[in-house]
Amino acid sequence: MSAIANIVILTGAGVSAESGLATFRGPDGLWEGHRVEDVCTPEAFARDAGFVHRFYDMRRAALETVAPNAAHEALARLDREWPGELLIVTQNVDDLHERAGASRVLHMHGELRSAWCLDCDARSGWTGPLGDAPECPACGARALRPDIVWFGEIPYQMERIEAALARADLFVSIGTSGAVYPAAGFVRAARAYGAETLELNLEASQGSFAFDETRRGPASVLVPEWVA
Ligand code: BV8
Repeated sequence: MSAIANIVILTGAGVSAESGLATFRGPDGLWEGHRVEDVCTPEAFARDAGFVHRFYDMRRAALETVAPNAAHEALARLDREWPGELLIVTQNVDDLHERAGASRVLHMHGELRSAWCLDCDARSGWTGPLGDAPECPACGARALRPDIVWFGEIPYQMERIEAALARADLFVSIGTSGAVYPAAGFVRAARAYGAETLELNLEASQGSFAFDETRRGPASVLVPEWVA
């Protein structure tokens, strides 16, 4: 990676799969038994907040039982050592990149360990359940929702992501099916800006055709190999 100065890395559920967190569209997929529209939309939340809270409360609780894997550790090492610009844009809402020690992390779809108050708009760190309508730490209202970007909602920090893609010399996608936009379009934006593009994934994704190079295998093997 000698001529590379600036790197953008996109991660998806596949980077956390070997830590024991279910992916969305695999055989053990999170969507199994749940239609996407039944859970990850503002309409679903308006229709049955308790059901949506249970889905996220279960996933937030699961964070207590998992740990970063070798892929998270390798990315954190790269983040610590890389002298140029580097941004890990993650679609994941777990905190495993941070727990591995990465700091240049951007959660474009929000975070399980954050709660958003619909009364005062404050975001607060949160580790417990939200289903029992706890008080907002900032204003006391019982109006907290998961701080998660649902379908139809605008992902976080899109300008910052687009600026990073415009400066990237290398774009690496790890563990994502390329099923969800705008994340699935980042590879084409990076190419248009002249970046090299690399996909590390267990299997072909919906975007594999757009990458200069694709490597197949588990992230815990491919990512340390790539970072080395
Ligand atoms: C928006 C919440 C406007 C968080 C999620 C028609 C065409 C194009 C777009 C649309 C369309 N109709 C609607 C849209 C827009 C829509 C969309 O893309 N729909 C899709 C279904 C077509 N997108 C939106 O609504 C977004 N908002 O567009 O706003 C806008 C945009 C920009 C600027 C202004 C306005 C909002 C999208 C966010 C939705 N929220 N979830 C949560 O609950 O976790 S989506 C959900 O899917 C998760 O966020 C997840 O991160 C995301 C992507 O899934 P993946 O991470 O890729 O996981 P998946 O299971 O699919 O794949 C795992 C991969 O890993 C697999 O390839 C597998 O092979 C691999 N793998 C498995 N194990 C391993 C592995 N790889 C390596 N090692 C392993 N061990």
